[in-house]
Amino acid sequence: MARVINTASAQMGPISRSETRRDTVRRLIEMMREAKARGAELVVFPELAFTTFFPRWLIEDEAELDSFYETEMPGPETAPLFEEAKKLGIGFNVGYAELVHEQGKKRRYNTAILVDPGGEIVGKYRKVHLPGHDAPQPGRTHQHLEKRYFEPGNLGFGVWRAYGGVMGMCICNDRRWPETYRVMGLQGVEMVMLGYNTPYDHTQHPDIDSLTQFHNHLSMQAGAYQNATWVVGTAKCGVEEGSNMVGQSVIVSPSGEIVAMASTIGDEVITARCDLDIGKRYRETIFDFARHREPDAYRLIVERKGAVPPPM
Ligand code: CDV
Repeated sequence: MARVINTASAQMGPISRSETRRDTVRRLIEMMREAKARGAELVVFPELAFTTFFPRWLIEDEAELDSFYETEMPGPETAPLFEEAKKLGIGFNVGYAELVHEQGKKRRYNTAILVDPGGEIVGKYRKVHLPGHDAPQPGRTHQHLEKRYFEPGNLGFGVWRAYGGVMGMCICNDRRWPETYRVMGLQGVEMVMLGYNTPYDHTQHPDIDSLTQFHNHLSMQAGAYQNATWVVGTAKCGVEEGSNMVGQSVIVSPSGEIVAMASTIGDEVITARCDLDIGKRYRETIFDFARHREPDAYRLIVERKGAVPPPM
């Protein structure tokens, strides 16, 4: 019997700095309802979906900085999203800034969770690859201070049995790194969910930045194909507080093909019928890791630790 997850990606347009959590959650709920009405059982929301993308500013007042983080999930303002999910019987993946006290220290992570259709959290991931800087860069109209406001995730790249398959998560910049998908691929992942906030001017090199849309899709399509997994990538996009961010949210098949793509740069729901057995066919043939990978050969190269080979 086919194992199908009817999946939605709920792209968000900009969230202004003054928009309240309550209003943002209302937008998310609206899209959740649309996803359900279109037959979805799972909806993937963006990275840092409850607030504006605050790492674009230097925020020195600690109380102000803290106001962008969630100290509990669900909390009083995010609980309506969980309640609606339960009422509708739809699960979701959502990203948020997490503030916790661990080992006697205040810690900050860029986090995503997977929630089942009963409204229960079944998985948590903390972003590993943090882009940007830990101090403001001269000459930039918008900063990217993720290295200042978050610690690298300490939960690894886990996978979870849910929705009748093997589910994985990563966040934004993680999607550009092959290790992200491969670590999950080696655990048999069948669907990777991720959200992103990607400004067009992120490198400040016009030749690279002009390829932002291409690189966005390239990394997700390659990750999907090379690891025989579905990838669902959801943007927060449009011009947010003067920063122009890429949209083009996608659902990518294990074939590497895009099967659904957003066509606006605002709130938009896209859906696809994700048959997990498509991935199984790739994993049993061209990407049968057990038969075709050569871990010993990879280790030989890694152990050289970057030594330049002698000239021929
Ligand atoms: N939020 C992100 O992680 N954004 C990065 C940008 C800064 C390169 C991304 O990889 O899309």
